[in-house]
Amino acid sequence: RVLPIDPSGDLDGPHGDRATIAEIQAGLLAPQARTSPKYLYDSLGSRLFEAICELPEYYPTRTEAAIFAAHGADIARRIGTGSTLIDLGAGNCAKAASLFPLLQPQQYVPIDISRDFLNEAVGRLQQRFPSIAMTALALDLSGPFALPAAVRAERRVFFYPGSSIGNFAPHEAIAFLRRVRENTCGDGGLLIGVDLAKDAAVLDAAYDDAIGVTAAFNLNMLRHVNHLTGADFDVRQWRHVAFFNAEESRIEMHLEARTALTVHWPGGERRFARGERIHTEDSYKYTPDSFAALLAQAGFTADAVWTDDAGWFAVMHARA
Ligand code: AVI
Repeated sequence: RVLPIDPSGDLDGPHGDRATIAEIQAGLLAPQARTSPKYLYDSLGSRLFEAICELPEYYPTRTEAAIFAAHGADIARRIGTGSTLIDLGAGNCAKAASLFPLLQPQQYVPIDISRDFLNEAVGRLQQRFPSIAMTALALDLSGPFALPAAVRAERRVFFYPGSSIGNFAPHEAIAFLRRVRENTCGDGGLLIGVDLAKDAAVLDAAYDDAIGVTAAFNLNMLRHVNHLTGADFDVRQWRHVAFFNAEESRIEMHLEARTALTVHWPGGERRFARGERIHTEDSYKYTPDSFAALLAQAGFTADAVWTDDAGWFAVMHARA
């Protein structure tokens, strides 16, 4: 028998665990269909996100890097050396690694949901910095998390760059930051990157780039969902939509059905009308003051903020 070509590469049913499958199906069946942004990151999704960070339109990565370059010494003075540096959503670990010479952490703990991608990155990094103890953890940070005993309790500094905090709704961000604070053991802190509200045209371009990398990143989520749930999304039937919602101060990403269609999965299906959308991600934009207020609601005290000249991005330090 000649099997049809399946662009997702999955012909043998769901690979996700029960809870994952149930969560995804509930989101797809909601009146306004939605999926968690965590499903943007399978192995290919993580690589596409790396490519996004190189795009001229996607200013956050290079702007944050410029802030670290300009203010690294000041940041290091505030944090001190010999910390336990815990990198939340570490990805390729490049941002933390750029700070190693200044921060000289005693232990580096990169955490990411994308296990294989993380293991490869940490393997390479450990060779470059053999004197720093490294403990990689594959954890889903979207729920409660606890750090294993292998992570030193002293001077835990949580590093959360890239404005990943923006992918939580504000009330979720507060809950997440509270959980982070509970894991600091009293004498630690938080170094966090926060994207700032700005001209809508700049934001729209950053999330809908000219060569379509962000579109591929968004559409790849459907392949990942096919893999996890056994669904039969046809990526070609969907298009990427992203825009700044000024009222909510957030970028919204959606996938829009190009035509009326039905998606099936083992035990269920969902019909989509032409133009109907799946809401795949929000990316909230703050001001330094609004974010300091959010930190305070989580029990942190913001004690330093560094920004670029245009005021597009902020790096903030907060004490637990
Ligand atoms: C990871 N996160 C901070 C990115 C953002 O800007 O919200 C994810 C992203 N989505 C589209 N482009 C980048």
